Amino acid sequence: MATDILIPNKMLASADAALAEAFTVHRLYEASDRDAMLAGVASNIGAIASSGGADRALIEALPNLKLVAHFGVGYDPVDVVCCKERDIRVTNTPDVLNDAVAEMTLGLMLALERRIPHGDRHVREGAWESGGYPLTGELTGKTAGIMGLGRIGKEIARRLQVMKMNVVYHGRTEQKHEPYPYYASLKDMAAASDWLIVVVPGTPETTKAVNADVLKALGPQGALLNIGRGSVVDEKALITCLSDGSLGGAALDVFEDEPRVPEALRAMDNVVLQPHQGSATHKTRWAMGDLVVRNIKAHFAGQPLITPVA
Ligand code: A2R
Repeated sequence: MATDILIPNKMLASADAALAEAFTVHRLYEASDRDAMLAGVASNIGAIASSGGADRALIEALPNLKLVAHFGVGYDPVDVVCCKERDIRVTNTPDVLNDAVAEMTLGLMLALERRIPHGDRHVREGAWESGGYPLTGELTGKTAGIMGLGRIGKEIARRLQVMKMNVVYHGRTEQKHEPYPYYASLKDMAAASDWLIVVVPGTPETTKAVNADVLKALGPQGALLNIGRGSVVDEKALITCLSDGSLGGAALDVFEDEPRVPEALRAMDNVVLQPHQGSATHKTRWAMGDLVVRNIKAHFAGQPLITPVA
């Protein structure tokens, strides 16, 4: 059995160190000649520790690969179709990041609704001495529509209730045991919401699901929050709706072509932006890395994987 680990992209230091202690690791991103390095070690690689994903070309270059352990809950950067064809297992890092992502969601909502970054700039730039900052909106009493009441979505919902917001949700299936009203139609939910919170995985089905129709239904007083995947929102339509006033605002942690963010979005005042920081806390990233390592160790010990992707 091939027991070496391939690390295609730089991995969190704690996970990298734990893997290097237990296995022979090959860090592809350090190679000056990537193809030559791969060719030299390919047959020894039994698992990939992935942070940037694993595409078909990489997977096919590794004849004895049996596991891709991905650092992240969203495993869309891993070619799971190719893995399935080759009977390669895939793991992700669910649950350990729920709180951090929910926390960032609340932070972004507060930041946009109360214009916190704008107020901060107002003070720093010395503008306060010439006049106070204008009045802002308030989250209390508003309705938040959650697209994707999954592990993270439920943690967001709990926090929004504490914020005295009304919570409704949309997904492919109604979760009858949940206390929140369900909308089978995303557009109908957007029309009934002040905030649309996107926290679904990036799949062919969700690609650009939040389109111009949905954004217009959310309306001039409405705001979009995307903490899931950039691919879910039609970014061009978003920019148009924000520019012409058919959508009130947006708080975005994820984008279509990260780390490139359209200049139009960067220039808008009714937008708050983050560089994909949802899970990016010391505590959570450590836990995600630990889960990657534990999945790989379980695999090589012949034990059940801890968090296999279905
Ligand atoms: O559709 P359902 O009832 O299976 O609900 C899932 C929902 N979902 C969708 N909703 C509408 N249209 C779709 N095509 C669709 N596909 C999935 O997204 C479920 O409520 C939610 C995903 O929940 P979990 O699988 O528990 O994922 P988790 O851990 O909350 O993470 C969500 C995503 C990640 O995949 C990353 O892309 C991102 O947030 O960090």
